[in-house]
Amino acid sequence: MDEQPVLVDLREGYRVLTLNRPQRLNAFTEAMHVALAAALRDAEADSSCRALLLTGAGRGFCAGQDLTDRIAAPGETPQLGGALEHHYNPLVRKLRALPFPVVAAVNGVAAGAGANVALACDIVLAARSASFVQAFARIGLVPDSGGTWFLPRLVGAARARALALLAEPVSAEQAAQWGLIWKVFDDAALMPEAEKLCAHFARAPTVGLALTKRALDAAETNDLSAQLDLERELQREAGATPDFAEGVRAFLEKRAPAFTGKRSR
Ligand code: T3D
Repeated sequence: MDEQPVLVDLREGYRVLTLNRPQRLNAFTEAMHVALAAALRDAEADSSCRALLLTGAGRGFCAGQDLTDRIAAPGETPQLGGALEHHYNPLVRKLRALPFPVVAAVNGVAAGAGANVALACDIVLAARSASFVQAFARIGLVPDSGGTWFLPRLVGAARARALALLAEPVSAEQAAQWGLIWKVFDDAALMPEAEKLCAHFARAPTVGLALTKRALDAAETNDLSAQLDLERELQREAGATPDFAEGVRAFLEKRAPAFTGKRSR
C-alpha cells in the first residue's frame, strides 16, 4: 500500500495536491480516491484557502484507474458503476463546485480518467512533454469522469469523436491549439507558472470567481433568458461582497485592490 497517495502542501492562500503513485503514473486506487476526497474536503473547509493546484508526482500526471485492481477472477463480472458512483463522479462534481479556482498542472501523461479529471479543473496548464489520452477505447470502456461531456464542449464534435473512438494521444501543444487546455509551458517552467497563477488567485476576489464558475457551468444547460436571470441573482450576491466595494474603491483611488475573499459585508 502507498504511504501517502496524495501529498498536501499548504501555501499562502492556496494548497497544492500532488497525486503520489509515481511508479504507476499516479493511477487511481481506492486509497488514492479516499485521500483525494479528504484533501478536497479539508481545502473547502479552510476559509483561508482561495485556490487549489492539482498535479502529479514523477513523470506522469495520472493514468486513470489502476488496472491492476481490475483483474477479474474467472466467472467474476467487474462492477464499474460503483467506482463511478462512489469515487469518480463525486470527484468531478467536487472539482467543479469548489468555491475557488482549481488549476491542473499536467506534468506528464494524463490518460483515461486522469485526462478527464484534469479537464474538470478550471484552468489546465501542461508541460510541453505532457499528453492527453482518452485511453478507454483501448480497453473496451466508455470515456468517463465527464469525458463525453467535456470533450465536445472543448474541442467540438468531430475532434471529440475521434479522440474518444481512437484513443490517440494529443500532445500538450495540440491540446492548447484545439482549446482543450489553457496554456503550455516548458517542462521546467510548469510548476513555477502554476504556483504563480495560484498565488494570483489567492489574492483575487474569491467569491466573485466562485459565482463566475457557477454561472459558466449553468450556461451549459440554460437558455439565454434563464442565464440572464441567473446572472442577475449572482451579481446581487457579488455586489454585496466586501471585495466588490474594495475593487471599486481601489479603482477610483488608482491603487491595487486588497481583496480578502470574504463572503459578506
Ligand atoms: O474501473 C473503473 O473503476 C472504471 C473507471 C475507469 C477510469 C479509467 O481511467 S479507465 C482507463 C485506465 N487507464 C488506462 O487504460 C491507461 C493505461 N496506461 C497506459 O495506456 C500507458 O501507461 C500510458 C499511455 C498512460 C503511458 O504510457 P508509457 O509508455 O509512458 O508508460 P508505461 O510504461 O505504460 O507505464 C509506466 C508504468 O505505469 C508501467 O508499470 P511497469 O511496467 O513500469 O511496472 C505501467 O504498467 C504502469 N501503469 C500505467 N498506467 C497504469 C499502470 N498501472 C496500472 N494501471 C494503470 N492505469
